[in-house]
Amino acid sequence: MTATTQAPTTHEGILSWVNEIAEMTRPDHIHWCTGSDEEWDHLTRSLEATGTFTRLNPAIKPNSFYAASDPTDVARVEGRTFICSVDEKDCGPTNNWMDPNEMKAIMRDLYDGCMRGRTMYVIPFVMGHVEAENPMFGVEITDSAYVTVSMRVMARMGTEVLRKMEETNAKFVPALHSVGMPLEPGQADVAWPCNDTKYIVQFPEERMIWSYGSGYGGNALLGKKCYALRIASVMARDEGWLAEHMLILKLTSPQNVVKYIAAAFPSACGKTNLAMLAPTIPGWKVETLGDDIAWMRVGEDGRLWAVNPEYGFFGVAPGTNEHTNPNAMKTINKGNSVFTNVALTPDGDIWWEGLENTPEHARSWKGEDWTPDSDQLSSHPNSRYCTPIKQCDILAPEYDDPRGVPIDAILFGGRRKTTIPLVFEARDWTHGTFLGATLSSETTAAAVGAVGVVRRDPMAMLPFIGYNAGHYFNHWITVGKENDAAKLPRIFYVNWFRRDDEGGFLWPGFGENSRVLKWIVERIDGQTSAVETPIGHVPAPGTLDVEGLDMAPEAVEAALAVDVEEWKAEVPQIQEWFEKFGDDLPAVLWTELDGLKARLGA
Ligand code: GTP
Ligand code: SPV
Ligand code: MN
Repeated sequence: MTATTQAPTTHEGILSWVNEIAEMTRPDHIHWCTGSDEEWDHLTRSLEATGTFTRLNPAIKPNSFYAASDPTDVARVEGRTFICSVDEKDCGPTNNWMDPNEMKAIMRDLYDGCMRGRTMYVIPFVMGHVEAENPMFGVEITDSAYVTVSMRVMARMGTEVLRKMEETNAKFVPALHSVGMPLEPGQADVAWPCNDTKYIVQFPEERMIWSYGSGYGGNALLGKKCYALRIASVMARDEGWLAEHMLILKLTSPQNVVKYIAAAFPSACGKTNLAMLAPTIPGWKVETLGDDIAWMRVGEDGRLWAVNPEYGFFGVAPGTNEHTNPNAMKTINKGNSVFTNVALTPDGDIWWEGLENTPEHARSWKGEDWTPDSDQLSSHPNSRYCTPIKQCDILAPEYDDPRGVPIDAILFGGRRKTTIPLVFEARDWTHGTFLGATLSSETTAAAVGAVGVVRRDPMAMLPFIGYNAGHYFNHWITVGKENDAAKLPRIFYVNWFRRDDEGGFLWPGFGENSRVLKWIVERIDGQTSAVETPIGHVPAPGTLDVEGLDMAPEAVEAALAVDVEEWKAEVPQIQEWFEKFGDDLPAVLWTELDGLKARLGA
């Protein structure tokens, strides 16, 4: 029998699930997580002992840690991610599918004894507020202390959550994770245990998650993408709400008019940076509510209310600096953070490409000596900081309101060198759904595979829709149909990544994106004008505030241009994309494409 560190719970469902998993995986110990500071100290010290963590210099980054992963375990593994719906049709053409029973048989073999020699951590957590009308509970079982520590940053977890689950005998999403590396008696552990065989599996009908073989964020912190997007998107479909890969920000104008904006950009395409934007235009203020995930419901007032279910930021490190994201820098400099796959400097601090004060020497994420002359990167392009949201100076107070905030505008955006203008507005909700459904972006290092390849990434949710994407588009259309369009958010499309002929970015981005936000809110309030083009409404000449911006008027024009020839080339790609979905694609999206074609003369 395995030993438990403390009396377990009175919640029968949790108890029996934990026992069942312990019997299958056979850990040496079971640790029920409390979420206390003592527990954090104990776990981080044991991670130092196994060589997973290096404690950073407390005078620079208190209570913070450096970790380097196995070089093969650095990003989400989309090819190993499965939606095991009972019926293959419910998984749709964009996800990997396997029969749930077949998958369970394969994974039970892998899980059999997989926690031998290790401690099994039981993490009761809630995505969103514990005081929400329907708190969204989960329990993650993991054999990784790294995952446990990271979950403490990223989700509300521990004893308080467990007590609440007991009081209400709450349902929860069971989320099982193993690094897949049992230890034989006497076998020494490695700094980053993982397995070449990886499975990230969602069982949508059972609302259950099984993950095996990886310690990396989105593969292993199961409250995040697996629950709050893949499983939650299925719940949202069934219950009439939206679970989206979106940041949430609060924008206050110089006249003190407040707007709430949600924005969906694919992984590593600028959500965290926009969420914490430091406006360059005088008098405007941005406060953050979330940088990755938004759960949105239509309220009794007919408006779309959004909450961020997370409790921390799991942000892309490279490129983050005092200029691009001063608010993220302040947040991580307060400490209590974990840095993975960045470089470690001799003074016990971290560094990455794009950060100020380039060190003369550092230990690279691969453990090698690194100098500025090195032909290798010091940090993996998908290296990450994991830091508590409460440390963010510009966190909006509404973050703690379980009701969330009413969204005024939804932005879709991607990383496109050509074609897509800096900003344009959808004609209406259905057209906005069309823009979301056809969103395209160049792939990034956030997922294993080629980088820089243009692909469709609908609503920035391609890797995260837990069901048939055709049905997901229909769900978006339905939300528009069943509600008062005038009260729903207006929909915009942005592209910070358009290039000039020399390959440089046309638009300076980052803090200057406040100029685009300004145009968007003026548009919502009917204070500015747009010109109608075949693709939607772009800013009328002179309406985008470029005062004080060091940019030639022709460059601004180029950033905003709608090139009919480029768009004509886009049409067959959209057509091919839509054909994937057969009858599952809502007919109105074909109508939207026909309208676009007609307007382009294509
Ligand atoms: P995930 O956490 O993977 O979902 O990514 P994210 O969408 O939060 O992306 P993030 O804000 O971390 O940005 C990813 C990369 O894009 C970083 O290297 C940024 O420096 C870069 N980036 C963000 N905003 C801009 C921008 O406005 N212009 C340019 N050129 N680059 C940007
Ligand atoms: C993303 O890839 O969209 C992320 C990082 O936000 S992860 O949590 O690993 O999915
Ligand atoms: Mn993300």
